[in-house]
Amino acid sequence: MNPLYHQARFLLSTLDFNADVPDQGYEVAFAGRSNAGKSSAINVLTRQKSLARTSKTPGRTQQLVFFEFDSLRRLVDLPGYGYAKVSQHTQAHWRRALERYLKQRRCLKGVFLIMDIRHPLTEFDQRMIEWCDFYELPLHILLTKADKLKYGPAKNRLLEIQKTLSELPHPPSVQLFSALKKIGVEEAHGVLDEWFEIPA
Ligand SMILES: Nc1nc2c(ncn2[C@@H]2O[C@H](COP(=O)(O)OP(=O)(O)OP(=O)(O)O)[C@@H](O)[C@H]2O)c(=O)[nH]1
Ligand SMILES: [Mg+2]
Repeated sequence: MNPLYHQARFLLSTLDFNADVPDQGYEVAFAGRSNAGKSSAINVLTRQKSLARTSKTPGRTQQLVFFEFDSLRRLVDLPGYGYAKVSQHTQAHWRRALERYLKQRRCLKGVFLIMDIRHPLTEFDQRMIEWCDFYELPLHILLTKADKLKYGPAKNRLLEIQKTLSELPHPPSVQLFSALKKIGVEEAHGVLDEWFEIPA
């Protein structure tokens, strides 16, 4: 792991996608359904136990939370979509704001989509995948909570999903991940190294 990842620190959290974070340098966004494990993945990838707040209760992250590695490189923990207790109206507002962010943010180098391996490709996930595909925004999928399945079934699930996605014009990359068992951490760092243009 490049030591840069461990240097991550909280920058700011905001409800406004047009935040006061200049659109410069390199940004990678973590998206996914509420409770999928986005914040946990961020903590493991930065090797910091409680950088991003995690919770057993869905809907923990309700703002865009920016973390920075250095003055040029940032991660953004996006609010989980599909959180039932948030009104339809608010959800629709978030969806539009999210799309605006994804479309306009020039420093955005790619999206990590976090999907619970037991509940992949929800309607929201599919929308995000199609969206990134359409705008040719690099997408990397973490099938997280892989520890919940035995290795064989997890691998089969990975292959199935890869096959489904291979029909897209720009198929995203997909991998197994577990924040609990630290599965797939190196592979995920490989993608981040590339997107952040971190010298080997
Ligand atoms: N077994 C297992 N549990 C996990 C893993 N990753 C996250 N969890 C658990 O899943 C729950 C949700 O994790 P979070 O990281 O808070 O999920 P989130 O996607 O950030 O959720 P929101 O902020 O609500 O959108 C917590 O109870 C975590 O401990 C994993 O790899 N394996
Ligand atoms: Mg969260």
